[in-house]
Amino acid sequence: MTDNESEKSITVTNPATGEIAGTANLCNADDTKAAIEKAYAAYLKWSAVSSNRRAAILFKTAELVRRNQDELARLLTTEQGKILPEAKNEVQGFAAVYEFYASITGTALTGDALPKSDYGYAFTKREPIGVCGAIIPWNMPVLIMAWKTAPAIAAGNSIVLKPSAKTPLTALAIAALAKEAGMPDGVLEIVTGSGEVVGRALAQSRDIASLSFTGSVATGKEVEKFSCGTGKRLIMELGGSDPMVVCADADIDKAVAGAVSGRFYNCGQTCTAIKRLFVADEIADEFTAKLKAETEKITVGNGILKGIRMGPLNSREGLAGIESALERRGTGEIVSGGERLTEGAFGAGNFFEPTIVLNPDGKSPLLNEEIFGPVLPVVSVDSLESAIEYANRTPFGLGASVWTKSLRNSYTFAENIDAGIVWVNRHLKIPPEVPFGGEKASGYGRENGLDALKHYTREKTVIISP
Ligand code: TXE
Repeated sequence: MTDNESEKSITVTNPATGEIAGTANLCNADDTKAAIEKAYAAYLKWSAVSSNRRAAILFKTAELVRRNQDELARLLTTEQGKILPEAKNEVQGFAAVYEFYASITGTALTGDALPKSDYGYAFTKREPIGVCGAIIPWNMPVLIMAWKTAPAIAAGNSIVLKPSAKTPLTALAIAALAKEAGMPDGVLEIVTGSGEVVGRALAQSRDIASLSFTGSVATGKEVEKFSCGTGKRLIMELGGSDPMVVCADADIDKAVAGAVSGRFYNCGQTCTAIKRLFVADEIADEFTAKLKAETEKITVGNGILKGIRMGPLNSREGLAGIESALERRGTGEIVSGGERLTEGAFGAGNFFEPTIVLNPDGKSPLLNEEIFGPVLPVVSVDSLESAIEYANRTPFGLGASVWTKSLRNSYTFAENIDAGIVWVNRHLKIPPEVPFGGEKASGYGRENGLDALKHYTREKTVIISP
């Protein structure tokens, strides 16, 4: 990706081959302002459209996305690197989110009829808030686009979305399908460009009522700073360092399968990926041996090819970050992987072996930073309580999972872990109907579910004197 101010376009690189995957416009601050103005004009009309009609267009968008899922998935694999089945899964996830909001928008945005007061009768109603903004990253560009755009549009707002300059192509293709589905011009505006220019212009705009951001903690802080004083409401999804805790009574095979998919899905570049694993002493040897065996079965390669289970990292910088974290790991022992793949066709891409590191010390970056790649640190612990105490020693609080057959363990974990979402005997999957978001450094606000729909509305109280 190049986004030099003197250039007119962004060049997107295929992370598996180093070849050009496509190009997109390099928009500037004036383009962003024009998109916001266009979105405002669209909002004035869209907010007056009945919820039935809005739902029909969202359903139609989902239908077209499903109909074109093969091409969209190929485009996603080409620009992002994830394997084709994961890309298809993500495209289907987009459609599911649109269908969910289409199905609830007509009935979920209700108000209250209040008891008669001294001043008359009162009721509350929910209204759209105006032009919304979204800044999204490159790791799950299709699903995160749905999380931010579907509830905003369903509630009667328009939205200006800035995709990552590393993955703008699927966002543009999906916006074209939305238009084909009947979405009026300006309701879903895509502005491609750099974060420093387009992202900053969105954050600084006083004409945007809400800005939802997903990305790194450092960029999130910048966005907060730029948004300060503009009066917009914010949703911040700033990543995580999710713990997985395996108790002595867990189904070991199921937990191993969960750890492999939870860490190596999307080459480890998922905000809710398992980034630290804590396993009970009693089963640590058996669990680790099985985990190593399953990890070593993962075939790495170009995700467009059949039979590949893990693609490349999205960027060279991401690859360098993984290598640096492993070099600085301290006392941990690498028992699987640990190397970049460079031979033959691998050399042109950003490939890294799925890696397991046993018992890094508590100060290791592997346990304290968000490691955005296929590296899983495994630490053995003497009790659930010490696992929870260890797991909570991080600034993040996004997701967490416990693997056990005991209701007491499940409850103890759910009660005491710092996380916005807790799974028991699974990890990673988030259906559209459940609220999703983090605590502590992982951010605030909720996406998905009714919470997101409500975020994109304001409550108005009406008092009628007889
Ligand atoms: O994220 P950025 P990047 C983490 C992960 C990853 C690192 C960097 O650790 O390695 O972040 O990824 C836009 N004002 N996560 O570089 O920079 C940018 O163009 C406004 C975790 O992609 O945070 C992009 O659209 N916007 C996370 C978006 O912000 C700005 C997922 C995110 O970019 C901006 C992704 C600015 N000054 C990365 N600068 C997760 N865990 O979900 C950039 N942007």
